Amino acid sequence: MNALLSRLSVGLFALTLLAAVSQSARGAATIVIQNNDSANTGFNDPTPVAPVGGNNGTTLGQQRLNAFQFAANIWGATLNSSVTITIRASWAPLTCSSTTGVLGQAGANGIFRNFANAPFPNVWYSAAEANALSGVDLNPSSPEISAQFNSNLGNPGCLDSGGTPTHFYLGLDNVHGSDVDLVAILMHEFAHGLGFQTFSDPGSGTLNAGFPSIYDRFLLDNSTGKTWDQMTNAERQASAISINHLVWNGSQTRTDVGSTLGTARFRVNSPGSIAGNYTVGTADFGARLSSPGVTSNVVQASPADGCSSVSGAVSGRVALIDRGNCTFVAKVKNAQNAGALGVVVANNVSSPAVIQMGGGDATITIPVLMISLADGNTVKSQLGGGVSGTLLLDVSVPAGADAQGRALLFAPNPVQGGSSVSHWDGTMFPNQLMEPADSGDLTHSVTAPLDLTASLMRDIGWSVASAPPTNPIDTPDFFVKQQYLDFLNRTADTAGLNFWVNEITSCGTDQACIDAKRVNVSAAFYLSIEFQETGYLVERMYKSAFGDAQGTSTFNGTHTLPVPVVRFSEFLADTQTIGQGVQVGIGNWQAQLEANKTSFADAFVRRTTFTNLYANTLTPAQFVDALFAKAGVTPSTTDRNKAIGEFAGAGNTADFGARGRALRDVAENSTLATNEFNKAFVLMQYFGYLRRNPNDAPEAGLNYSGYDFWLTKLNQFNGNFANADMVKAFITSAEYRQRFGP
Ligand SMILES: [Ca+2]
Ligand SMILES: [Ca+2]
Ligand SMILES: [Zn+2]
Repeated sequence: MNALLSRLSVGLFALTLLAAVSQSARGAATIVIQNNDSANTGFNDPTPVAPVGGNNGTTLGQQRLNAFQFAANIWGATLNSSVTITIRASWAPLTCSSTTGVLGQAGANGIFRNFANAPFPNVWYSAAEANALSGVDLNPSSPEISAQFNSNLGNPGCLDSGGTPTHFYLGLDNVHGSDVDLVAILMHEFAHGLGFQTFSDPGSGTLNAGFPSIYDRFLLDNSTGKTWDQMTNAERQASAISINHLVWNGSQTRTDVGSTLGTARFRVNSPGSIAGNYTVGTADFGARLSSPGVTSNVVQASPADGCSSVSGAVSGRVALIDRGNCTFVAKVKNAQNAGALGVVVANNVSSPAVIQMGGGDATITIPVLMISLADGNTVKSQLGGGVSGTLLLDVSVPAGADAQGRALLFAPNPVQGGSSVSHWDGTMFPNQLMEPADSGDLTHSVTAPLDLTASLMRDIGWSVASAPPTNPIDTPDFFVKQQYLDFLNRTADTAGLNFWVNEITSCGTDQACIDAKRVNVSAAFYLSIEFQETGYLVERMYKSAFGDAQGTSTFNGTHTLPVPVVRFSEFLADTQTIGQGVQVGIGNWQAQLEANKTSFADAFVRRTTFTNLYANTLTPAQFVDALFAKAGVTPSTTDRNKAIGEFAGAGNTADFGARGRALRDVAENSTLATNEFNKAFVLMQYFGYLRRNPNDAPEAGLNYSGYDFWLTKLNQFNGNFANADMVKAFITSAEYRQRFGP
């Protein structure tokens, strides 16, 4: 799909209907949406809809308006203006075919020069910026921005080359899957209206009424050294189609290019014979690539296509998976479930060498890249001796910038009216909000190090609010959803999501209240019946079967200590199995859970790790006593007899079904559940929030000192996690926050 983000419109639509102004944003600038649709259409469409992604409007029209206001508020929190910015907005059937379509169009509604406090004489500014700079509304009867969006999306014939029509996703949380994220499109269009556009004509090179735009002062042809305001019409006309030579000469953007843009790399570190950077294709889903990136040994997934459950050999490693037979999302999810830190997909055809991998799944939190068929074979040939690889964003080579680190502008030949010059070049990576075509991986940030749009706004003279929030984990909706994913392995149900979000938002602007509620909300997921009956039971099954492992700690002097034996990758896979289809309070969840527990225990006792430890020749009493000993529990006579009784008087323990039931009896023993509670609580801080074992990198010393510290503290506070500051420490840690943003 090649969905063009916009056609620019500078100037005036015919004046139409009486406008209703929606609730305004509170922030550095106030931006209001003026509903310019007629009855029963666009924002007034009465079609009932279900809440989606934090958008609680009950009609299609209301949800559209909510998304508009949400996007407007992001800009409102970013730019400073004492003058309210009004966006006159409507929906209309814009151009759309099976393969390409215009999602929306917007632009400044009116331009001004030589106003009070204008930074430069005889230079055009957008109405919104001119008002902000002068401190007054220079045309009180007119909105500052006009915007129109395509009501054709979702209809047959419109962006439906994949078989089903593309829809706008109206949620506010960016979890848009294969649909188009309306909020991102709106943020893009509003940016044009705020000043991310030239008012000159790229086709003819002529200035607007003979005067350059503030934007033109930063359009530099790097082959001639001239900016657009210094050029003749013919020079501007040539510059507009001078691909790779039309660059942005603003200092703020140039600074921020260094932290924002980079090149996606799969880098082989060793062996030396195949070391180096490999050409890659990137993905629309998964973790954003980072610097210095994810480094580990590369392991071929089993099965090689990753299309079914992937074996645990990839745990803590980079999984190499062959393209083909199932979706990219399915492969990566299977590898993630097996504990992989990243995925490299080896192409299964030689041409094109690599592609952009489509798909969407918000539960995928590891990075993924594609390498060519030939490179895949090169890597595979060396796996026997060990291959170390890194998936990274190489910020030393900014993609979409010239050799001097200046951002490239979109300058195709021939010129594309309404698109050329007023966008970044599409080669930028990571993908940027102001590229000409929509990308599925856009964030809701407009600031560096995620996005360069606000950097350009600062260059053209906007006052930009200091440090707007850029980490999505700070928003209640995203935060709560992440708790579901991390602790319950499922997406949030609407009732639960609303309940927990309300817990936090009921604090209003009281930050101390918000901080405390976030701790309590998150801890509630560990304490929930759903987790206690799934994840915590898995931990106790391992304990009952295998006892404790030994860990090293340097807290209060170097020593060893018993630590939970279950590892993160095992826990992840097993918890998903035991929780499959279980949502407390929904349907016949107790029966589903009971069936899951029975089949899980039955499968658990058939694993060779278990049968190697417990011979069939053991008597039921020997078997049960061994399990209780591993669990560290002295059972009551009743509890012991119940577990032994599962074998119905048999002389040995060859009956797997009875073994599974007896293991459950031990694992569900209430004394064990009490004894193990704090240990599992601390363990889950590492598993749930940091997605790693307590002794994995970046843990200093690669040992259990941190685990030891928190367990000691939690015990001192008798399990009161709030007083021990434990959950708070984890959810405010840099390691946790960096999973989601800067
Ligand atoms: Ca106005
Ligand atoms: Ca791009
Ligand atoms: Zn655009």
